Amino acid sequence: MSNNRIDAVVSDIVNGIRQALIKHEVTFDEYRAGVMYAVKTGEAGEIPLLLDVFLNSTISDIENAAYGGTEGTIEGPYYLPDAPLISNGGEILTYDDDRNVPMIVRGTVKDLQGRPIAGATVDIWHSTPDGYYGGIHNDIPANYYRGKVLTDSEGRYFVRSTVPVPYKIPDQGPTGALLEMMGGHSWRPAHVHFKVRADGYHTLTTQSYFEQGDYVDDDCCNGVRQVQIKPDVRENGEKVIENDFQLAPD
Ligand code: MBD
Ligand code: FE
Repeated sequence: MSNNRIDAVVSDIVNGIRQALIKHEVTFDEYRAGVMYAVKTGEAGEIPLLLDVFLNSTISDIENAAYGGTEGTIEGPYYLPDAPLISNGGEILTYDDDRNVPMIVRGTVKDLQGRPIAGATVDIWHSTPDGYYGGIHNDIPANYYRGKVLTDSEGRYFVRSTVPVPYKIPDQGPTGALLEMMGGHSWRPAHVHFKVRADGYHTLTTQSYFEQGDYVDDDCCNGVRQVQIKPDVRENGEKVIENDFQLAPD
């Protein structure tokens, strides 16, 4: 069965690549090295990472243009759909460490008219204090550093966790190695991921960043959006990330 949309999109992608190969007079050896790079990236399990580094932000921009509401940004490769449900006011599972900076993540979910959405799911995930993700890296359990919280009758949500740090794409892997060969670096600013869902609304995927944080102005994944850079608010030694979301109808 033929599919016109797949044909249209893939034909244009192949044409774009073809133009680049012609422009740079890419040799057969270079082409073969590129093929082997793709094989190695697959073997390392880094296909999602590689594609998200270069292309996810474009898809976010397309979605932002199509829907109103809070500006979305990249999901990245480390979302897991089955994060534990955390009670509103509760804590995301983290490892205890005296060096951890406690973090409150709170805010509201509303519609485009500013009416609260009760029972919306705010799905939150972020790195450990040393830059790894639960269920992905270093045998950290998948229910750590992730959680879903449901908004109350006034659309409010509140959870506690610990402050994440800038994330470095491992340079032993094909993705980080490529970024460094291109003369760039492979760092993302510290960030907290969100996926906000409610029946009848378009799901919002976004991230928050810390004002003045390293790499906020130089994200290797082009994921930073100005409205998501959060001011340095602290309450009793706890860092506060406040995020009031507006969801567009589906
Ligand atoms: C991340 O944590 C991330 O959010 C993205 C977009 C890419 C790599 C690692
Ligand atoms: Fe991330």
